[in-house]
Amino acid sequence: SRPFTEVALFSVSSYACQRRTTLDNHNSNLTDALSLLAENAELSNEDGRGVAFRRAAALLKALPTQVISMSQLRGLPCLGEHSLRVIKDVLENGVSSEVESTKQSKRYKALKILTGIFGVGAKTADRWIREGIYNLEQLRDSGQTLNRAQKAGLEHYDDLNEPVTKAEADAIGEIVQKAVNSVLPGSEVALTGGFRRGKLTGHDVDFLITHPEEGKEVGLMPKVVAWLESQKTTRNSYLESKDGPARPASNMDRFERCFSIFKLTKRKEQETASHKIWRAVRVDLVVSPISQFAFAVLGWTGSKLFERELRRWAGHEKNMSLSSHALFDNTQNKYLRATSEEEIFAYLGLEYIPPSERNA
Ligand code: TTP
Ligand code: MN
Ligand code: MN
Ligand code: MN
Repeated sequence: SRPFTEVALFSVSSYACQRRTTLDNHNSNLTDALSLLAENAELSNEDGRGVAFRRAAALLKALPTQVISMSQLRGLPCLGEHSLRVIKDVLENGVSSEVESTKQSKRYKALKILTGIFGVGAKTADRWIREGIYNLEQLRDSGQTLNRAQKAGLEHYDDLNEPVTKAEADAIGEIVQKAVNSVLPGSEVALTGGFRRGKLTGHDVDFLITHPEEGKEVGLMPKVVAWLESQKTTRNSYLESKDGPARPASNMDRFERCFSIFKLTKRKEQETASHKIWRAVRVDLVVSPISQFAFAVLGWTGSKLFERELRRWAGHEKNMSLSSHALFDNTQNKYLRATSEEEIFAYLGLEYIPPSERNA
């Protein structure tokens, strides 16, 4: 048996997709610090550093108790030198000096504000900062040309930076269901993203749409958007989207999609002093053919790190390529069909992890 130690040693798998990560996080003091540094790295186009901090944070989220001493972390995977330095700082001083100075930095503050605008990514924000634009007022005064999405993003800035509640997500779900069923009866709508993982709030609401008959879903997105646009004057409707409906390809997948803004009428008790009776909410709509639906649900449920780790596991450990469309076995040189997430985990040789435990 093991010699007595004051603090229990943890044993944790190295891939986040091998672990069960609930929303119950015993180390938020540490994971908040690492997540902020990850975010700062991502906003600065330092993806490698970003992933390293995300992996370290995810590992700490999976621990069953609070870490109080560095010795508990000995031998654990995913904790690089830099992350360990940050953790040590927080454990010893209550805060990380690097996190504090990042939070105070003019550049980080500006990146947060500017990328908080729908349709503005790290690249655009960086260009504006180099032109001396650090906040919304300076942006408005600068005469920068904004695209339609960015204009809407600026107009609804406060609404879109206010977390979406589960009740609001459910209300949006009803609108989407109605729209989809109006233009193509028999279609199915699935809630994905953070709300499927059991989160109580989110930055948007994510939906995946399909139809049980393969091929029927082709061209569905423009029809759904047209239907929603025709409802513009009603209580709940569609306001604007990024790059229009049916944007073809991104670096992530090739589904028909619409990253949009919805208008959601508030219930009486939610009305505020401003007498605004509705609010803008970010909604992501994606259409998948039924043959790819299981892969699409898995790919759009997240978390982002969980997805990244699944693909890394598939490639490095199984010689397979996983995407939101399919799973390809490079050894057998063939696609592996699946109609459920459980089957995909089984192909990958992983224990099934339900959505509520994918909060890595
Ligand atoms: P998000 O909606 O960005 O994240 P989330 O729902 O986990 O968190 P939040 O509550 O803040 O909204 O993304 C959801 C999933 O969609 C995520 O696992 C990654 C996936 N995704 C793609 O597959 N392709 C894409 O182009 C984008 C933007 C997301
Ligand atoms: Mn617990
Ligand atoms: Mn989401
Ligand atoms: Mn989303």
